[in-house]
Amino acid sequence: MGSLPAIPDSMVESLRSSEHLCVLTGAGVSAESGLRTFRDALTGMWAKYDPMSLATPEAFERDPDLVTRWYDFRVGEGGKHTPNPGHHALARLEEWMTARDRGFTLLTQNVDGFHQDAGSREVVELHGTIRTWRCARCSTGYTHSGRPFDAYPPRCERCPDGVLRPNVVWFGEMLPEEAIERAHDAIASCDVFISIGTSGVVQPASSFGEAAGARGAKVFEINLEPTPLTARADASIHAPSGLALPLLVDRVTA
Ligand code: BJW
Ligand code: ZN
Repeated sequence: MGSLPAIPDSMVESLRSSEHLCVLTGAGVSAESGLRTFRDALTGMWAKYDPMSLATPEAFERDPDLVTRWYDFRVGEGGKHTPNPGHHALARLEEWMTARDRGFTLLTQNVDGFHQDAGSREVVELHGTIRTWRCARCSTGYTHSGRPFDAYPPRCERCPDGVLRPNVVWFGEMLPEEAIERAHDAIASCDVFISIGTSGVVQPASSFGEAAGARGAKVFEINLEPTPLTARADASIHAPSGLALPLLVDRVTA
């Protein structure tokens, strides 16, 4: 039996008195749901590929068959798994904050939609979603059915040469303008910022914690391991978020 992670009192107190909380999540939050994080090695038929090299416009241009198969596989994986207690605890925390007329913004780098499935409402999808796709040529939008495509790469119904791509943000692409604006607003107005389950190496999200701290917010972190934010954080919990978040939220809302 593993022991339960210690929840720092300073974190509980800061959350209890926060007027606007900003949470940033990454792939680690969905790890306990059974979804691989971005920097985990892939397994099975994907073992020979590096996710970092698949998540680029260049990879899609070069090999749309491979890249769309990978995203289609991930839509399928998402359908086989469900949100974990960490996702549910964040939804509970949002409910508690909003019932008290306090601000709450959840910025996620995840594209799996699990926060919304768990009941979170104010979710900003910084890197988009794999649940909707668009034609790379004419931009017609499609909702993924959840079942594998009939052929790869999937084709647009409107234009003969159009190939569909997921509505995600790849390296070298700009984040959606609305998402960036909402993130900047939340960072400017939050008094507490928590980074959860992200390696903190992908811009611009990797600079949010530092920016919030520079404006006077308390900065906390939950991650299995130390990250570049750890030294800057007021306190960190190094434990699985699916274990730590329910404990934290129980104490805050008690
Ligand atoms: C647990 C846990 C548990 C595990 N509990 N914790 C040079 C050339 C071109 C671009 C750049 C460049 N230098 C910098 C850039 C900018 C670039 C960038 O930052 N690159 C760095 C890699 C250097 N950024 C961009 O291009 C962004 N756009 C941009 O900046 O536009 C302006 C611009 C354009 C061009 C040039 C310069 C500027 C866009 C970034 C888009 C990222 N997209 C992806 C793919 C999305 C679709 C998909 O999912 O496939 O987003 S990449 C990938 O990384 C994905 C993730 O959202 C993102 C972050 O990963 P995350 O979530 O942190 O996951 P991991 O796996 O890294 O970490 C998991 C963590 O969880 C670990 O710390 C574990 O310890 C922890 N963990 N289990 C708690 N149970
Ligand atoms: Zn089209």
